[in-house]
Amino acid sequence: NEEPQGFVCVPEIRVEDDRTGLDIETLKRAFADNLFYIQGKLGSMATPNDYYMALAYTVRDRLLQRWLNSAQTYLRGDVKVVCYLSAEFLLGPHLGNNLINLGIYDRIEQAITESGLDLQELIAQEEEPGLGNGGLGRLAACYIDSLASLEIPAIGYGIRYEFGIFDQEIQDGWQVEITDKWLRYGNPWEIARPEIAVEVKLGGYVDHYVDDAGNYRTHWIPDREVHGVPYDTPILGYRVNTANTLRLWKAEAPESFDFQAFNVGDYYGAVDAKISSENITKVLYPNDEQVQGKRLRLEQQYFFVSCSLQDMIRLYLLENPNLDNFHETFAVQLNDTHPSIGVPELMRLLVDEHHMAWEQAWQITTHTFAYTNHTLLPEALEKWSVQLFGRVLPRHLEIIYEINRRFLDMVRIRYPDNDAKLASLSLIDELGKKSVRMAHLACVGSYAINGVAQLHTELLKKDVLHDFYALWPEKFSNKTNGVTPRRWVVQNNPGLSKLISRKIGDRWITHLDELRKLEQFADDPQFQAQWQQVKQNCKHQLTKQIKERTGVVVDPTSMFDIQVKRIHEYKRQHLNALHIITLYNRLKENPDLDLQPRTFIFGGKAAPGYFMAKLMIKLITSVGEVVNNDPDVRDRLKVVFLPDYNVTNSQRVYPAADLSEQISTAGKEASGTGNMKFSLNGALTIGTLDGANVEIREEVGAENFFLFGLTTPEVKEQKANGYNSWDVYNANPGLKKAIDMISCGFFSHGDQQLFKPLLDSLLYDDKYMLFADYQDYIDCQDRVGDAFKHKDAWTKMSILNTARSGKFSSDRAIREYCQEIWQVEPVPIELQEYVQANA
Ligand code: Z2T
Repeated sequence: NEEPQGFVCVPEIRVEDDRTGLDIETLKRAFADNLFYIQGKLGSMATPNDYYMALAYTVRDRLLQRWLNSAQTYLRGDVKVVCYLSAEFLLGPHLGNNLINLGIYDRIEQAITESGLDLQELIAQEEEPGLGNGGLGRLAACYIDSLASLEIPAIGYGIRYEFGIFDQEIQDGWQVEITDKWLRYGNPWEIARPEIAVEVKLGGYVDHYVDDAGNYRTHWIPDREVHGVPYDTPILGYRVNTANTLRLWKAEAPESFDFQAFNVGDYYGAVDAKISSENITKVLYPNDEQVQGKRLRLEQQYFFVSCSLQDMIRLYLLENPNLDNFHETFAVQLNDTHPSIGVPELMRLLVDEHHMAWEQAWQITTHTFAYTNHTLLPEALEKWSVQLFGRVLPRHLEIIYEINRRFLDMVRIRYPDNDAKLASLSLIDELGKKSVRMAHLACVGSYAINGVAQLHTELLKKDVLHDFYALWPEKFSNKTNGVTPRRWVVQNNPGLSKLISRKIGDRWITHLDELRKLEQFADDPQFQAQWQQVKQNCKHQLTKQIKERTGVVVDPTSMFDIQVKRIHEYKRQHLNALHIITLYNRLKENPDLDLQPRTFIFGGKAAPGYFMAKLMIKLITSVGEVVNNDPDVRDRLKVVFLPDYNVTNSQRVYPAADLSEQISTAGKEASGTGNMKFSLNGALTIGTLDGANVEIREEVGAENFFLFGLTTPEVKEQKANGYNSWDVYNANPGLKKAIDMISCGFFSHGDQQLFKPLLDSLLYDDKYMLFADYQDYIDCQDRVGDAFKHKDAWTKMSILNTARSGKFSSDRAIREYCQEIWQVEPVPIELQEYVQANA
């Protein structure tokens, strides 16, 4: 019953009906119909969530024709498909985005209003799928949006975590984690496809034998098997008929296992095994850029990668007699090393299961995968102890050893008698606890390797992956990150979008370079006034939200100085806090000082096990408590920590920013993408020469960017010359005062122990050079404060930031991947006329 039967009565829709029709009356009827027949509610009983669900199904119905036509078209033999493998997809809510991409936002708004409801309120009901930690997961979400918008055949493959990134509450100034029950009320955007579930093996041992025909064969006898069930979500492009698939895998216990145990009477044991299998996709690991080396995490990675590769092979064999040209149909992108187990897994599938010769399988594998690196932080580079690895994936360990043997044979020819080279390139780290280096595996198994900003790629070539660069320079390239203008401008900042489109038309939404046409209006007083008005409205809206969510009253005419991102020492939120304390001290010394009023807004989650990051949150909230309540400050400074920063809560943030804080230690932030969202929304950046800041400054012009801090080589040099933060502290009275206040308990009700770990790390190590950059940061902030007083000059800079940020569209990034890595072309999707978008 699992085979498609070719049932003749497929709904070939020939007339506009309640599931496709787009006129207002049809939409209203469809909405009411879904409320009654899907939610099972009358209007008098319905909750806001019921209304949201009814609307979501109404919209989903209107996607299905595009979705199925896209899927069908990609099955054709001559289409090359991008498979984006990522352990994280930080999608954010679907409804608003789908309305915009379908081009039916306005008429749905009218239909909902005429039904006596408020569209904004219904949109706000959606629980966002927070299936990612931060930049890496959000990048994957922007990229699948751009792939669809550019009509590129693509499948996103990942994990359907039952619990995504935790919800954050702030209690007594500390972060508290709450589990994210995003599936609680059901998910109208996904369709389960149990009929194409796959089997994944784990653990056990490997048998080697010679078969009857004399071939060496391998038999993996696992001690556990898990079912992978795909859940598909349509990803619609902007005003095109392409709707790609995001296929997320859920782990389930295979029924056979239950029955086995049940038959011998061990009912509880059977249920236990079921629970343990289903654990695999239970929860997202909440660590960004810090690996934990946990067995369950390795199982998650292997599980989704094996499911995905088996799925590709299944699709391929529907159209092809064998796997010889697999790499000509699929380009598989590894989003960091999390899916790099795909390299030995594809080898295993080809060699062990499809009986292909090793050499041919290796050819196919190394023409299939490409690898994106997202970090230079050593603690974020994945390594698995050989012991653990062998227990979970015994066959893959053998395959990795064989890949390594052949690889090192090649290295020996290139570098004769050079044991140091062998040791540094080997897939196995033999120093300390023997472990598998996943970045090395990804490099050896891929035909392309890229970094995510120019500086980052240069540092990869020079440091982290230097030996691989020397071996294969042609594999390396840069692909500077980008963000989707549909969500980050059109959806989140409708006021700005309308103003821009009135001036230059709306082609910028898909060709973001056209924002350059705004340059000519940068000095136009009337346009400046409109620009200021839009910004002011956005600041009003954020002010309202801050009041609702934190109780803090802020002044919407003050400068909104914003730092939102994961909390991490290298991102230096505590440097920002030191600036606040410095301004506070100036006001205390001179209460009548003419100081530019500022609202400091922070948002971001700390990894639950990262004590120092949690203490940074406590520091920010503690400083806020003092500053916000000191009458001498006279409301000229306000500090806000917005709890639970996520895609939904970020919506009001970027449009309202005057100043974007991008203050990581040079050489530590691979790219950053928040920096791009801010600049696109007309905020100015105060930033170091790190990650994509370098390119943002290049694009918008040095005169429209507030630069401070050591450069990457200067950081290195200072460290080599025995940088000592204690000396800086003693030599800088402003810094010393700020640190001493924290240390003597000024912000902690006299508690001198509370922030000691944070201060000790700064005074005795200062790994991220906070003190080295302190004075330059303060001086630069003073220039920012002065500049903000000149409204027209500031507005001009703001306009130029937007006008010159077109490069940072994810469409540009995806075009580069398509042309330079994947070798794929757009494939437009045909659709009957009456189901086309009426833009
Ligand atoms: C992450 O968000 C990033 C890198 C990681 O390295 C892990 C996570 Cl969860 C393993 C970020 C980078 O920090 C950021 O600079 C970059 O813009 C983003 O990935 C997307 O490339």
